[in-house]
Amino acid sequence: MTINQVKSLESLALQNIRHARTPEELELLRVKHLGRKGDLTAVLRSLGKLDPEVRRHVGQEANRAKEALEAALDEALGALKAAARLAGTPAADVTLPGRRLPRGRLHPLNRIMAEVCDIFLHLGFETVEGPEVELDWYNFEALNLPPDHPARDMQDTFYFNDKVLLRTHTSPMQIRTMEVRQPPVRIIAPGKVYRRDSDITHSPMFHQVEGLLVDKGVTFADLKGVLTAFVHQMFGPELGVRFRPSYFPFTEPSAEVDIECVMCGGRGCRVCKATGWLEVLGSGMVHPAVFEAVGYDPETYTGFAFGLGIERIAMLKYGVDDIRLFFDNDLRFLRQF
Ligand code: 2U9
Repeated sequence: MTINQVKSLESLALQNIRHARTPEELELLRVKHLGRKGDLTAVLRSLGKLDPEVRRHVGQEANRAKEALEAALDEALGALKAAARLAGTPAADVTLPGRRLPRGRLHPLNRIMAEVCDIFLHLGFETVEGPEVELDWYNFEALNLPPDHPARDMQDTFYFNDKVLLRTHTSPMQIRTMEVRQPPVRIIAPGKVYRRDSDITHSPMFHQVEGLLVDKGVTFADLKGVLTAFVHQMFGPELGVRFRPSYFPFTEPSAEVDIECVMCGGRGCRVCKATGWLEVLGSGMVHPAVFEAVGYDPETYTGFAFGLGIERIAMLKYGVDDIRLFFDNDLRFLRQF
């Protein structure tokens, strides 16, 4: 056995390996060349019969050839397996148009909420937020609603116990803010509120934005100026606005703000109940008793407050006649906004 014979045996085996088309063929070749009765194995076994000097060279060569064949067999097997995997995968059609990603949008109530807050932020108010589970003190007592006031009725308010309830308005946040700050105060309080009420215009959970401005020398004219600016930005600059006397326990005097009916332009229709006007805001000068409750001196400071219901504004603006549509989450409804 010579080095050249080992080399030609190796190159023949490598050629066979390259031509193999299946893992089974490769296994047959492994047996043929490297198995117990394989030809290269036979060479390695017969080394003992050689001259020591020759044996060393031929031995080295035969071992190297054995390693080369093992590596070639492993590589060929890996390649055949990878090809089989690829063959099982359909080719990608790169000309297909891409999948359209569904685009989300704001819920109509969140949109109105953002619009309202944005207008007041530009008028110089800052936002305060706080708990929906409240104490009786913040929700009623401090707002000049004494224990026997009808608004506290179990029929209107969700109570947990004597002292703890779901807030019925966001006004507790104005009290909490005044407790820890001195005037000037210019804040809006947006958020969820809860009342035991449910029909086509009332939902047990709804959204409010309330506002409060307190400083020295604040008058009803400031209230009219700020709320008129708001209404004109929200509904249109040409729209008629009127302030109509009203009553709230926490403001005195109080006024409700009406706009010309956006449905009929003030001529009178079903939506404005033939009055030509729509109520959009409640407001008033902060009651001195409220200032007393938070430790502000009512002789030094005056202020105005207002409140609006987001659902009501959204219904008027979009012509929606049933409040429950906002909470059904029916995409056919929501997609229209
Ligand atoms: C403090 C003092 C006064 C907030 C006010 C209204 C009038 C009002 C309603 C509008 C529709 C509630 O969502 S609604 O049902 N709100 O009419 N809210 S004055 O007055 C305050 C608030 C906090 C400390």
